[in-house]
Amino acid sequence: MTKTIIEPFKIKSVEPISFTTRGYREKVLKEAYYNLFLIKADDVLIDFLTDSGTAAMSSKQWAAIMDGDESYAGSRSFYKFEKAVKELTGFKYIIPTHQGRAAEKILFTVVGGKGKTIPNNTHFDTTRANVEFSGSNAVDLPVPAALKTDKYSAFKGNIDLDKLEGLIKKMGPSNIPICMLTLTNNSVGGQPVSMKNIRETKSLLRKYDIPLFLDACRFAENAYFIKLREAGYEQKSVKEIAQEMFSYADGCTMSAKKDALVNIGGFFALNDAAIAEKARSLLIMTEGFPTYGGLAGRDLDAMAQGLAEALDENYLRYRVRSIEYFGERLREGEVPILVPTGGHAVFIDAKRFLPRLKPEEYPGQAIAVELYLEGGIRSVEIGSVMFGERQNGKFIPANLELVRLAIPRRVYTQSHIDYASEIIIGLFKKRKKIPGYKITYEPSHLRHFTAHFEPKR
Ligand code: P70
Repeated sequence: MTKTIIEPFKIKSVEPISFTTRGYREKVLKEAYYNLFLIKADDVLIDFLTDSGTAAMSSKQWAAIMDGDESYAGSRSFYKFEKAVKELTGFKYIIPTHQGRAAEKILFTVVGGKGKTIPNNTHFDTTRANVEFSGSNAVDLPVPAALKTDKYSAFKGNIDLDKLEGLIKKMGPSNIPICMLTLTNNSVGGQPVSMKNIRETKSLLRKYDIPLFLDACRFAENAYFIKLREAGYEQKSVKEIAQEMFSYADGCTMSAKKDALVNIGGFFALNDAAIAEKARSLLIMTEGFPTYGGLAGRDLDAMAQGLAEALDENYLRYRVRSIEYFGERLREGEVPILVPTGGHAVFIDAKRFLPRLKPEEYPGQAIAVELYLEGGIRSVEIGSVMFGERQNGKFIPANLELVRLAIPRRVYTQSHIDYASEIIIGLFKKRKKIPGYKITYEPSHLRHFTAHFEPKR
């Protein structure tokens, strides 16, 4: 195979991006209270805010959209979608939802509630919010390697099995309705979970009769990392690896906006008939009839096609390599990033980038704001803004202070990445001038989406 890995597609349709001046961006930032969620996408040059719902669909997906069946009940698109999800996951009951958090809301409304504890390798933001909103306690159990951003480790996404068993014994198995594994583990850098860890989590949970659910939104990237890094999987197809991953679980929630390569969609899939029955009743109340679940028929068709494309190994090779390439450029400029690079994003380590700022001065937010100011690049803070807390007036920081540059699937080219690298390296050279931030307004849940900030000058 050649050394250069190329995009496994050619481009049929293009969308212009907006060039702005530094002075204009300064004004934009001020008007948005230095919260990048509050700026207009038209004022962004390169958007690395998220890899969620931002993929470029293929010509086959657009063709599937035209072929969608918009019948309210029993739509042909639903059966196509159900078949694709069943074949991949092996689960019995397949319930479409408009996105991942709708599946989470339904799951935790059924299994959550006061006095319960939900363990996870690491809950992502909406999952944690849905667990807590149900009255349950969300506990993150990452392996210690996950917190060492400068040290390479193959499966930093793993759950700590000793801590999991400790937690089960402490809380009592009857208070732990399910355990979750997030594949890949987004909050610690899009890091994969090994097959061994999934298998061992299942055998531990089996002892205590606790079901395992996967948060599967980046299942294909996770499976590809297993193929690259785990002994015994080199010769297996990514599809077989993904099927094995799902075989250890009792169900999953899925945001199809990631690895299913669509702009909207998700599902909840499981084997337990009683939970499925309750979930469908909740679905009808808020999402829609169980054969469309808050989506148009065409969206189900696009998901079925996207699930197949996500498992294409030419695509995954390009996907993982393009993120690794971005990481290599930044490391050449000595920018501290989390290593190894993950499946969907490059994460800047804000603690090492701005060691003079305290977590309560939000170093990740400070870098994200400057990247927009310097180069029109939108990223997102994954640190104490997103996961920090105040308990009895005391500031509790997040484990890691990261700035995530999430790469939309099949959207940007290598020169977009080269441009972003140049801006980030330039900013790193000027890092002494970057101010810290304070929060001037915050809502009660998921504050990062709408909080207001002010620079501390
Ligand atoms: C992201 C988005 C969504 C997500 C996830 C995991 C592991 C569930 C969901 C919810 C959210 C986001 C964050 C910052 C900026 C923009 C968007 N993750 N589980 O980018 O799925 O969005 O479909 O409800 O990562 O990581 P859904």
